[in-house]
Amino acid sequence: MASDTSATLWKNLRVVPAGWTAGIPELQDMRVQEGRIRWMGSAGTAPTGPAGEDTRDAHGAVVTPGLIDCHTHLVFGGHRAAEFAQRLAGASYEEISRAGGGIVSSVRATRAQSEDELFIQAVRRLDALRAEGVTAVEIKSGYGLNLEAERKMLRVARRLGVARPITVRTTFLGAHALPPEYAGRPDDYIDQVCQVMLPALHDEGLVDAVDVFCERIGFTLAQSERVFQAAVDCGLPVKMHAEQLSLMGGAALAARYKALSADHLEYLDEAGVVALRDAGTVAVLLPGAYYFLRETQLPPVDLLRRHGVPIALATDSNPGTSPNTSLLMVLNMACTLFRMTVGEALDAVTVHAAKALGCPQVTGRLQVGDRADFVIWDVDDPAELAYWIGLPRCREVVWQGAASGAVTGPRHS
Ligand code: DI6
Ligand code: FE
Repeated sequence: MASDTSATLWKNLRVVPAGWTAGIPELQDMRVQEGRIRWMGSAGTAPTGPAGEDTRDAHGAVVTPGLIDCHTHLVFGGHRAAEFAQRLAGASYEEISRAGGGIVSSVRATRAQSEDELFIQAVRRLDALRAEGVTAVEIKSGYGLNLEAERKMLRVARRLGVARPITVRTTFLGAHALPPEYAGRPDDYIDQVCQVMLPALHDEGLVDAVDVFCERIGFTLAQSERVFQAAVDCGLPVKMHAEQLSLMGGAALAARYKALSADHLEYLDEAGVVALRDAGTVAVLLPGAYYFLRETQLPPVDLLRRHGVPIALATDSNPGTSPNTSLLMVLNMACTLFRMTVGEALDAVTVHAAKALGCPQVTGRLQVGDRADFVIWDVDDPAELAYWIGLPRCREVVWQGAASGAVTGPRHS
């Protein structure tokens, strides 16, 4: 969808600012032209606009920046409901993974499907996110684990951003798991990731950032660093799945490489928190995975807060640990499970998520000059966004100034 080139004056919006803590925002008007916010101020005080300007009245609805889901694995084949049942019967995620299930079972399914088949499944998940106000999303590869299949995933991710009014940023996660054909030879696989896959996919314009799963069941610190070095050689920013199941020191490594974000972080210690702060790296917390794995180790929210590390939240939407396409549900989980405040949770899916996304066009704020990505909500109090579970609350989603119309539920292609 092209951005709207005509001007629109949006009237009577209760715009929730970054850093909001409580209360009902004042009524404001906002002029949008060519996809950007040109003017904002108290309701009824806008200077005269260009001839032919459109007017839209939000009648005092709560408005937030478009939500940003800065960590997803939205493209994959099949599902893992059978593994969910195994875990309910007592098997752990790590046991299933070591027995050849887990990520590798999604790799088999993803390799077996065509680009079109993967697209059809992923677009449903993307539409579910959009129906709850998501206007920018990060999508990782990592269920292909060879050049062709990783390329296929990233091409699907790029196609999603063309097919729908949403900003898509792609992340190459070739180092997500060891593919079966490299069993016992992880360093050879990392060679392949660094010397063949990443440079080729980067040349094809398919990669915006590079991620690594640094974990006992993933890759070591030394292997992770080699991937980061290859990313630096391509001029790409990095991020890391760090300290999810154990404390490996990944967050400190990510900080040394000025990572956009370090993600999961349940086992992060204070030294890691300080390293993130000093590097300006965003801590991305993923309560959907915490919940779905019935994890009991809480991420160090209070330490992150005390050291002033920006906290983002994301769905981690994936078939193994977070089959979740509701960012609003993640807000609720962050408040109930992680004891975040509603204000912290809202910043975590807007302004802080924007920083983790690393796309200069996406600020997660609504100020003059920003891109007009915003959501009009059917709520009276911003706190309702984290409070209701399952009630549709999204009245309208605007991306680059253009309304996508009323979004009432997932729409199919
Ligand atoms: N951590 C996760 O939570 C996902 N990937 C990762 O590195 C899980 C991926 C999966 O189980 O399919
Ligand atoms: Fe993940």
